[in-house]
Amino acid sequence: MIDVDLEALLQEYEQIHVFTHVRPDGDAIGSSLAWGKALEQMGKKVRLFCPDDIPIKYSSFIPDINISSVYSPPENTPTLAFALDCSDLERLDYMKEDVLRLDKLFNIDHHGTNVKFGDYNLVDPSAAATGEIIYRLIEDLQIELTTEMSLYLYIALASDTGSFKYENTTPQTMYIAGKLLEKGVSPSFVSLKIFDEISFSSFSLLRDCLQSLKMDKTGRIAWMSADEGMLARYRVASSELEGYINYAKNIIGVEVGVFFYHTLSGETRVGFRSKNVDVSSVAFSLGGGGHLRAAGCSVAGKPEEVEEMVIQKVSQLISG
Ligand SMILES: [Mn+2]
Repeated sequence: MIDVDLEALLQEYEQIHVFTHVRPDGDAIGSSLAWGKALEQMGKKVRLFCPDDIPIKYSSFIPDINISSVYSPPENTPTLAFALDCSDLERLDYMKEDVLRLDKLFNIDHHGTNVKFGDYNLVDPSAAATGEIIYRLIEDLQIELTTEMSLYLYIALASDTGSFKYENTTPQTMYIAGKLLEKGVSPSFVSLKIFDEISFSSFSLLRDCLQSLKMDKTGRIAWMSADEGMLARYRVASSELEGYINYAKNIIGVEVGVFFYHTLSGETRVGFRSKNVDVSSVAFSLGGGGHLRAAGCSVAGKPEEVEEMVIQKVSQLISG
């Protein structure tokens, strides 16, 4: 699974930079924070980076979030880079060039579509979250798992499994979650913060998005959309849209839910969620990636044309 002796590699570097993906989710944030603490325990100088700011939903309750959205390169110090939860380098957006300038890059991820872009790659699609892989590394390296690290990892696991209810939830995931609870993590608190609480402005945005809900004539595809103007109206970040797609997918009889986010730059970010079929194939054919039942891509073009083209591709997938 791993093509290098990690412990020996870590001994070579005093300074480590950990990167995670744009529009960070709970797994990106939680696994980065936990891995950062683990490396610090090993005596490393660690800095954490993400090309976007951490959504308020997470920063409002997670302790000691020291992830920077601005990159400052090291001065003549050999630096090892980790990329966490990124299926490819594009996920690092404008930080991609910075990462490639560092001495070595270690890719840790759980996406089946990972293109193994690192000098070293630890990619395990059987892991429900990157946080699951980080937990195992912490155990293998015999690093002390603190309560704080446990909270970070629990957030990673809960987030990527939709609170342990998606299909990626395995006995291993539950076993690790149990170990994290033993360290004092409160599952109800994490669940309230990640899944239940929502701001009034976000609810207003959801109401408007639901008005856009449409279904194809077979009743097997449902979709919704939002545009950047709507977000500006309610002064909410695009990260607030996370999860809205499930309203489309959850409709009885629907196989695939699609969410379109039309940006002012003319790009449409498309999210796919399915109950059974492999939507990553559609996302991949449009230059994106993801998992079998949760995937995404970015498409340029007129909003209506993009929606029509994408829905047609999903129709072909379902009927094919
Ligand atoms: Mn993940």
